[in-house]
Amino acid sequence: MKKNGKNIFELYAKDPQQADRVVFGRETYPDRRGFLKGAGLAGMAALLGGAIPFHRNMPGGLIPVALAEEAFRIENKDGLVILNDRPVNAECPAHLLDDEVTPTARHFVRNNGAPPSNIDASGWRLQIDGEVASPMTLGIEDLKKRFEVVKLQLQLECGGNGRAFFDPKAKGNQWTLGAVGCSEWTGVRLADVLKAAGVNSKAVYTAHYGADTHLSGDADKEPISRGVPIGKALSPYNLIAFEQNGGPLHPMNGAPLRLVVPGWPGSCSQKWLTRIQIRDRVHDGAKMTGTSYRVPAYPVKPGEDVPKEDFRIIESMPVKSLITYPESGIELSGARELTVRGHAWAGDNAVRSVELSIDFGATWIRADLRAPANPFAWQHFSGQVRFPSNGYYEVWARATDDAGRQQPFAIAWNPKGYLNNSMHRIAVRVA
Ligand SMILES: Nc1nc2c(c(=O)[nH]1)N[C@H]1C(S)=C(S)[C@@H](COP(=O)(O)O)O[C@H]1N2
Ligand SMILES: [Mo]
Repeated sequence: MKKNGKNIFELYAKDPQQADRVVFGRETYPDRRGFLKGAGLAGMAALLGGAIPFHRNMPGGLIPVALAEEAFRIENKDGLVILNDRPVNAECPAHLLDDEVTPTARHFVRNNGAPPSNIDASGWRLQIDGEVASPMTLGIEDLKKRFEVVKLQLQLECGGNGRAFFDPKAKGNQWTLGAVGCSEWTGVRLADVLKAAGVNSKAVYTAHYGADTHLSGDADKEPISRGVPIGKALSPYNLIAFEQNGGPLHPMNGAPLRLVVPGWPGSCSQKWLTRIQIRDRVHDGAKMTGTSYRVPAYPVKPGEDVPKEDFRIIESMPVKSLITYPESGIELSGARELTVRGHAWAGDNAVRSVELSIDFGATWIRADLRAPANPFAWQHFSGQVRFPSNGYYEVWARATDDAGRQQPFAIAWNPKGYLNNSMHRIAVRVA
């Protein structure tokens, strides 16, 4: 939390108004140059939960310690590790992702900008336009009335999950293992809505827009606006979702309305969704171009400089698995047997098998692997391992998809640190 404490202070030192928007979703300090007074004082008192008797002594720019300590505990998120507070990015430790369906409180948060302050569902509007016969503007109730409402468990992983293990380091959020989750989402099929709008023959790509704002405060800039080829958009497993795990979406997961485009980088799943435009070319919104969510078209050496034109847009995510029980570092005493379990997923594909090794990959045993609850749900595995003697062991998990592709041991390095699907390893000491 120290890091975050420092960050909040840096943030306020730089631009207090903007800091307020990022931290609280609104401005609480109309005037930070002098002493806190008037509306600023009232706002601060309201946030602190009481009057401030000695407010005359509070220097301008002082951040009450109560706020500094609380600011980056994300409300209704449990156990998440906060990587960054501007924008807010938080991942879930592997052992807290043990549930078959990821609870809302454990679903990671990846923000590129400042979340909208008004997330009122009743006034929310989604616009569908571009290369369609009938552009539409729909409220959430319209979506529920006009289209079939479906519930699906859909896995979502940030394209940069695992970046922290890159060597040389790649810039960006240093995600370790937990920028992934599989909540149950309720919504309508993106395909049904697009069909109702009548996608025309010029349609090539979708363009997604959300209500969050650019951190610079510049209203003309989008924090992120990505899309997918029309073929992927018409898959029946993409949802325009208004519920997460049977309740409202978490405000940080896109409430009140978001896309869930499973199997592809999480960035395709626009949060706080306000508009889907159908385009006659590959979308060129924020973080669609340059090297964002792109990897070199060919394998490169770690650290290699790759010309921009050699990068390709990431589509389906690669096969991967995560051990969620036990927590890495467990000490076994008395027992030499251990049940290991976790989840595996494979982008647009299914997972065919998961194997476990306790001897640094020399031999493998097959884990039990369950079919997904529905396509694009992650699959659960469990397996019994037996340690031959006391000492230090690692349990490794390796998944193979239905096209025969397998998780590698080493990271396929790329300049932006995407798609790290190397095997998950946990430490076990047997005493
Ligand atoms: N509007 C909007 N949508 C967004 C983002 C964002 O910053 N703004 N981040 C994207 C990225 S990069 C990811 S990985 C997923 C993360 O979804 P989550 O925060 O609900 O876990 O949301 C995507 N949708
Ligand atoms: Mo992401």
